[in-house]
Amino acid sequence: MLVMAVGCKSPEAAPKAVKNAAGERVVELKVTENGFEPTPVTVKKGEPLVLKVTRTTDKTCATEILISDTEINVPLPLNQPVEVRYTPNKSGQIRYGCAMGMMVAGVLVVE
Ligand SMILES: [Cu+2]
Repeated sequence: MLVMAVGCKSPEAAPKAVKNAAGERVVELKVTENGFEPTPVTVKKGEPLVLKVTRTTDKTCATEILISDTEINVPLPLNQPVEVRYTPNKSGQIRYGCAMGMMVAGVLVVE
């Protein structure tokens, strides 16, 4: 008997790189009392990213996200996911974090 697997999209088979309909890699980040989580996150050079950032606490000074070497500076309202679009164009570590010298920070590792 021939069994055909017809476009099975099992949620268990979650790929580690989640892409949206536009082919952008979606990276979900949270700002908690411990800072940005998870960090570090490994991404690919030239891969369009959507950082979906949700601040879940008021006990943080990271009420916005800045990405080093970019103009990106986006407010993070409490409990509201904010999408930040960014395509890393060189490999290495990219820091992002709060407006106060990235005292609260995370890292993207670009391969
Ligand atoms: Cu800060």
